Parts: sequence; structure tokens; C-alpha cells
Amino acid sequence: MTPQRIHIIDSHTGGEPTRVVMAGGPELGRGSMSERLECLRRDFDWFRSAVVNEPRGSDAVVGALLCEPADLTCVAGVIFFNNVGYLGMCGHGTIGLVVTLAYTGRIGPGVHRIVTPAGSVSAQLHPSGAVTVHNVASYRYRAGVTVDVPGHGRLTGDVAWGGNWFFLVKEHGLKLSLDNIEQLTEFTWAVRKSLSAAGVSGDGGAEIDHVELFGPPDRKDAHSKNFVLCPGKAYDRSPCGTGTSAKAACLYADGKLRPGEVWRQESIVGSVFEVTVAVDGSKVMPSITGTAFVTAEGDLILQEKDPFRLGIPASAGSEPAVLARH
Ligand code: PYC
Repeated sequence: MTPQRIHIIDSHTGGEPTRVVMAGGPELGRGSMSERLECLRRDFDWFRSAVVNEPRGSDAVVGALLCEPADLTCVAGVIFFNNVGYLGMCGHGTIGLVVTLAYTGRIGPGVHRIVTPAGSVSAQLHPSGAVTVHNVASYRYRAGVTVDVPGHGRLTGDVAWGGNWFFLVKEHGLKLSLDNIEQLTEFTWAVRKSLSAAGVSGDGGAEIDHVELFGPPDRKDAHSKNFVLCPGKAYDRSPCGTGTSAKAACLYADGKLRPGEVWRQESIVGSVFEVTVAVDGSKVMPSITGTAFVTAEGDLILQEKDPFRLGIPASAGSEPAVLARH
């Protein structure tokens, strides 16, 4: 029996991996990106698990399924996914996608439109290789929300949208460093569960599935350092594009970031994204700049007899992939 092959290109953006599926993905039809995402979730969730979960991937990998865009002004459509589910938008993943498309010769320096389930974004590939993503409209939804976190006490933060929902915390008493990842992960996971238990949500009851802690930077050229917990309990190695957008929306709302001013956000591994905002009514339009590098190109191979061909579900709780014949 011929094994199934999925052609992929891997990259990292500020340390955070992206795996772009170039060919071999399921047929999702020609609807909107939200409709195609629903089709992927409903009928082909095994594909998500096979691409990003162990033994081929890891909890940190974000997958990016390249789709033919319905809107021909866009260079690509993309659906982002991770170890437990799907992301409306992904900043580091968009930077990785642009660098990947440039690596294949499909695009060159200039501005390119990309359509995602959260809306269209444009990305500028600079001659230097850096990429600026003009992200979706971002805003602070609630300021100064206090929750009880069992074992940790009361904690106050902001709820903001940057393409995903975030709870952003400045006062937490934890050291933001790589040798403290375990404690940071357990703490932010407890925060996420407490938000859910207390009924604290994003607009329209949306689940807050990212938690972001801030502290002083280690780098002299940065304004702040962060730790970002992603939905599947992995931490973002990059400063998180959507998280930095949510941060910029809060800074703007507090009068601490003016349109056009640069904020440099350092990640837990020491990489940096720059963000500026333009204002659109009560929301901001963030532009995130970062760099990515291609790390691998090849085929994933799904052999019929391999009991783990559809991946090992992440411990943070995705459904076991359906072992369908495909
Ligand atoms: O860069 O937006 C981002 C992101 C979301 C989850 C992981 N990275």
C-alpha cells in the first residue's frame, strides 16, 4: 500500500516553529476560510494531529495549511493549527509562511495579502528578509479583571483580542526566564482554568485560551519581556504576534503607546518583535515585525501499519485522532 505523503517546509520565527503544509492536505472546498476551517475540524482533524503532534512534531509546532485563496488579490489562504486545535490567526506563523513562500520563489520583497479564518492580513517582506505583518484589528475588551487562582491568590489582568483571546498580567511575582518554564507553565495553566471557572471570557463568550505574563526585559533594546502560554499548554518561544498585538492594544488604551511609536517585545527565549499601531475607531491596527528562517523541507509519511501515523494526542487534551482510512 502506498503511504500517504504530505510535503512540508519547517521554519522558526524567533525560535517558535511553523510547519507549512505545501501539498498533500485534504480537499476543503472553495468556501471562505472559516468554512474551510470548519470542514478541516469536522472531517479531517486527524490530519492536524498527524502533522503537528509527536512522533513527527511536538507540542510547540504550529501547522499552517496552505490553501488556494478564493480572493485572488491574496497570495495565499492559510489555516493555522496546533497540538490541540485551531488558531484564527497566528503572527509568528504568518511571518514563517511569508519566509517560506519566499524560499520557494513564490513571492519576493513587497506587500502580500493573506487570508485567514480571522480575516485578511497583509504582510510585507523587506529586502533584509524581515517581515512586517499588518494584523487584524485589535482591542482591549476588559481592563483590570481580578480572578482567584487556587494556590496562588488573587490576580489582576486585562482581556484583549489580537487575533486570539489573551489574558495579560503585569503583576505576578514570577521570574521570566528559561530556567523557570515549569513554574511559569503551571501558573499560567492554573490562571487559564480559573478564568474559565469564573466565567471570564472574551467578547461573545469566547474562551480565553492564551495567557501572557510581562516583566522587565533582559535586552537593552527591548521595552518588556513576556511569557505566553498557548492553548495546548506549550509556551510560545517567540514574543507571539497576536499576543504582542493584544499588548499593543492595552498599551494604547492606557495612553502608553501612541500611533507610530515602536514597542519592542522580548520573548522568553530572547527574540524580539517590534510593534507599532495605527488607530481605527476604538481599535488599533498593529503591525508586527520579526524574522524567520527555514529549517527543513521534506515529506511526512503516513504508513498504513503505523499505529501512531495520526500522531499521539497532546497531554493537554485534544481528542485522539480518529483512525480513519484515508
Ligand atoms: O504568534 O500569534 C502568534 C502565536 C499564537 C500562538 C503561537 N504563536
